[in-house]
Amino acid sequence: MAPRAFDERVSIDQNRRLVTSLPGPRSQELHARKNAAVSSGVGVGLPAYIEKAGGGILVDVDGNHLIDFGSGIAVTTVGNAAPAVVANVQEQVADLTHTCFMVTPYEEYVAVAEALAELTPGDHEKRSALFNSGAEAVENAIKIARTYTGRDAVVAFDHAYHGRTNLTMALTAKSMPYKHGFGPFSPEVYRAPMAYPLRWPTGADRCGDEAFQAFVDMVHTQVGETNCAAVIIEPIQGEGGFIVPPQGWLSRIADFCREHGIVLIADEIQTGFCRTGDWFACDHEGVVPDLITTAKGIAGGLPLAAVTGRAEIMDSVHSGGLGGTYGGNPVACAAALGAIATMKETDACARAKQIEALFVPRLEALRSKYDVVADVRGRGAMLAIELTAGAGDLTPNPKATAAINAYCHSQGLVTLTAGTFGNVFRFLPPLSSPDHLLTEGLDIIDEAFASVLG
Ligand code: PLZ
Repeated sequence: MAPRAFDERVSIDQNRRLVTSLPGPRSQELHARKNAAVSSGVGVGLPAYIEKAGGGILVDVDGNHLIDFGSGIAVTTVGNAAPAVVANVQEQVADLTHTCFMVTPYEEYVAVAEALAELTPGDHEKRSALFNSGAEAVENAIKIARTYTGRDAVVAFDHAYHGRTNLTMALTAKSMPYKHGFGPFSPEVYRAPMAYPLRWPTGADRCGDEAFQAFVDMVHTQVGETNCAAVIIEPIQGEGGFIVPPQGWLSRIADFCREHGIVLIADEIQTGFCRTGDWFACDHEGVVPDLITTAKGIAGGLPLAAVTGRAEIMDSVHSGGLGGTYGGNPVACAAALGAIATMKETDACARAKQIEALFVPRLEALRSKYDVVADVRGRGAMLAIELTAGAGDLTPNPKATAAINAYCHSQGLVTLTAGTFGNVFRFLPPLSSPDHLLTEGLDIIDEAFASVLG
């Protein structure tokens, strides 16, 4: 059967339309209420308050139709309010909202675990446990690795992002805004250099080999291989700036872990579920992690996360050792089954590759035209450009990045930035976005560059 087109059955007009300046008057009213009622610790990128969304469009309370290049940070991969997600959720919520799987179980949780066993890398026997958020999945993956190995230490990488809870803050690299003032952090977390081709001191060509050797030396001298429970890695780093390590680096890390009985955890919370043009970013390199954490795209916008991995590791935990009141909530599981069915029916991986083919020439054209564009990188529908001072000077340029981002927002294009230095402009459109909106968004980015950089 030919893959079904993504945008059928989306009722929202798929055209950008601005009827006010942004944010409009209704959004401004709501934002005043937000400032009076919501902690200022919860920041907002573009204070246009959204009331409905679908395809590639977000509709705000003033009636503006905005183009979505963020998918709520890589969540609405199958589109916002995707028809199969809505149908499954509506049916499920009318039947059963909650029992707590640990008290009296239900089928949807089991069905999601079966789907994860089928879709995640490797054909070994697998088990899953479901949670509410990405950070919670990461915490549990570390708990499981520690129980299985009887070891304490965990190695994470420079530029990593794994969450905002205490253990995951320790794993996350960047201080401001994620960690600043929130310590002390969980112990026995060690950090290795990331294979970051653009910024590797001796150049991109030597990055893979030298970064691997630096990792090996760090584990040997600072941790000790036999003390190391887990290495956790985003196969393409997300919040850290869509950093793509050189081909082969990840599989060498995997081999090292296998040799020393260290659990390799792939954090695919941002890269997973067709975002990069494969079901999981590890697939691209043929790497099979021992454990994989997933969230975001898994459930089309409902909160669900998972740890999936080798049966012997997942089953090493004592009964009752994993859980939580809401983990694997039946409504979130029904949403996941709808999202996964949509990804299969639409051949979402192929769609992500089409988006890459549409974006990359346009981003490369920006690199040719503006010397502040030092890098174009990413895979599938997870793409970014890194902005620097220009003319071979790699000093990060967060100022131009913020100005270009703000210009896009003013024109009704919802874009995101990223990066340890705040100088990465990233693109995560929903795969359901029609091509004409993607092209229009790229046109706005061209205008933004012209306006900010002349
Ligand atoms: N691991 C790789 O990308 C979440 C964070 C946004 P949660 N990334 C978006 C923000 O500023 O809070 C993420 C991720 C990777 C873990 C997480 C954490 O997932 O669902 O946000 O807890």
